[in-house]
Amino acid sequence: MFGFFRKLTAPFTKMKSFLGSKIKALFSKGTDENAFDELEKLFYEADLGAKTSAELVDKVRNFSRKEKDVSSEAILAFVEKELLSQLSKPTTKIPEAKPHVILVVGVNGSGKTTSLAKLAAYYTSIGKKVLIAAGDTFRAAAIEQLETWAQRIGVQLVKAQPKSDPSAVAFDALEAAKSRGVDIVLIDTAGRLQTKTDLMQELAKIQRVCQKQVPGAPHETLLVLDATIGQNALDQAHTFHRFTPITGIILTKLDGSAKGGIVIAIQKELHIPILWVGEGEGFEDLSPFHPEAFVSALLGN
Ligand SMILES: Nc1nc2c(ncn2[C@@H]2O[C@H](COP(=O)(O)OP(=O)(O)OP(=O)(O)O)[C@@H](O)[C@H]2O)c(=O)[nH]1
Ligand SMILES: [Mg+2]
Repeated sequence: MFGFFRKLTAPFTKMKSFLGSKIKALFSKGTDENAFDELEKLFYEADLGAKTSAELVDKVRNFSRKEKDVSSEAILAFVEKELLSQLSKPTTKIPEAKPHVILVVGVNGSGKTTSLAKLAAYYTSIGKKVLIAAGDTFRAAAIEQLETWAQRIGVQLVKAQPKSDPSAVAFDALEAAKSRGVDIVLIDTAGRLQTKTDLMQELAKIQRVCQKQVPGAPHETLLVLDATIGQNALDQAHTFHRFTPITGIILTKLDGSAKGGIVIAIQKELHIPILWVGEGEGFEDLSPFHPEAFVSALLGN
């Protein structure tokens, strides 16, 4: 598990963004209106979203007008400060409730099961007794995938027959957790489109069953969002939050073609904290969200 601790202190090492050098190049020959148009395009292309991009450009314009002959370095420093001011530092506390129940939700293929396995590895590495629940009963392969992870990480698994009621799996998992003195329960769920109302209601039912078994559970409902889908992630977060109040976000695939700016848009528009980021397929590829490291990576420093 050594690799895991290394990653915990060095997130965003795989993000490939060159926003900073592009901004510097843009303003190296002065600050005419063209440059500001281009800047808005750069922000937009980095996935900051239309609204945030426009607001940020206004701020940069005002800043550059206050001073004569503002340098491109000064503009970049200003952008960095502004981006940071949009992000709050998450508090990933060590859970107090026992069992502490975490429900993992999201659309198909966003990285739920992988992220759940990463969290199971993390909590195991800090000495917690972890149990995972195969709440994705939709496909037999999903249960097998979780079984493989459970064996690799060395955690307990509660599962049921394919096609059985996911709420029943959650019920059994919490029952087992209570009797076995488990610290952390992680519940996997099937991927679902946020537009499918019946499937969204199924999530609400799982939440209710958890609550009945363990008062206050699920203590966390984490929405897994694929960073490579850009602004679509915002729509998903809005709808999931309406059906099953989301307490935090896991943003995955920041090692791929994701541009990263979606992080800013999510925090600014949804006020749901981004708690964890996934940067790869291995169980050590998870880091707590760290605003300074993120902005630095986004600017390509
Ligand atoms: N590069 C990269 N790939 C990831 C990351 N997280 C997950 N994946 C990959 O994305 C694919 C889908 O991951 P899963 O964890 O199975 O996603 P899921 O949301 O559980 O999918 P369903 O259960 O089918 O809805 C797998 O190939 C994972 O290895 C990540 O942070 N980076
Ligand atoms: Mg899955």
